[in-house]
Amino acid sequence: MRASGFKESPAPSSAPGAERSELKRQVEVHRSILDKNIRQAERNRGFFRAHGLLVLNILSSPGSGKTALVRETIRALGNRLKTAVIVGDLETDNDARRLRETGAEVIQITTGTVCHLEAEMVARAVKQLHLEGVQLLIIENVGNLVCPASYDLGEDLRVVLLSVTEGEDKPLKYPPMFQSARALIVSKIDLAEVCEYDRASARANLARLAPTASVFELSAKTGRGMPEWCEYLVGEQKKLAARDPLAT
Ligand SMILES: Nc1nc2c(ncn2[C@@H]2O[C@H](COP(=O)(O)OP(=O)(O)OP(=O)(O)O)[C@@H](O)[C@H]2O)c(=O)[nH]1
Ligand SMILES: [Mg+2]
Repeated sequence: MRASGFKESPAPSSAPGAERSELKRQVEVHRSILDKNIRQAERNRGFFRAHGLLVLNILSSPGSGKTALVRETIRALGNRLKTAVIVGDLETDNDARRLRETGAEVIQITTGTVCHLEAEMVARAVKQLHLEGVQLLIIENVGNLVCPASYDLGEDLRVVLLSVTEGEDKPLKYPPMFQSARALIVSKIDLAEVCEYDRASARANLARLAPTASVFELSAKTGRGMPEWCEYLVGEQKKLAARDPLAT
């Protein structure tokens, strides 16, 4: 499915007055898009509750290892949690094809020019899923550390990845994304040594921005840290089931 886009940067103008009014108009348009998104995210949350789904929104910069994590999570969970996936990219269905290898049902959203998923796109995608027996819905967002932070999709848990190849200061440079996380994943931990990953500095930066988030250090490649991450998901699903009898 393809989503419609909108421009976020101000159009160039020669007159300063016209520039200001164009900028004001664009801020108003953006605010109304965000308000509309909040309303749709609430509707999504109601839908997810009614279907007893634990929903994750997985976010990170491009190439941090979201798809690898989702694929290995589905494999490691086995039949403990039946999982479906919605994955967003600007173009291609490469990620959906990789994820379907697990046997899970996967819907690919191609956003075209839009650098994030919106609640409305998720609402349309979820209608295509067969949700009977599904307990976990994983949404892999478009790779981007900026825009997706502003768009609630109706998820239960925001999961933000920082790979050891990116630099320990990324949380300080992109605070909104990391501040909004309920779970933080330090990915590609198998490459820590070769990348001279400074664990103490990364952990301090993550703790500064998201002091209450759960942190997992793992490798989708070697499987290190995957059992702890999967236990966490099973535990979160049980908490949801205790609150909501539909989520069995
Ligand atoms: N060594 C190592 N490589 C990894 C790991 N996880 C992912 N990769 C590699 O990193 C590259 C990017 O991984 P993806 O899973 O496609 O990353 P992504 O975040 O989904 O990328 P986008 O969807 O394009 O934003 C691939 O070459 C993966 O094989 C890991 O744990 N260890
Ligand atoms: Mg991906």
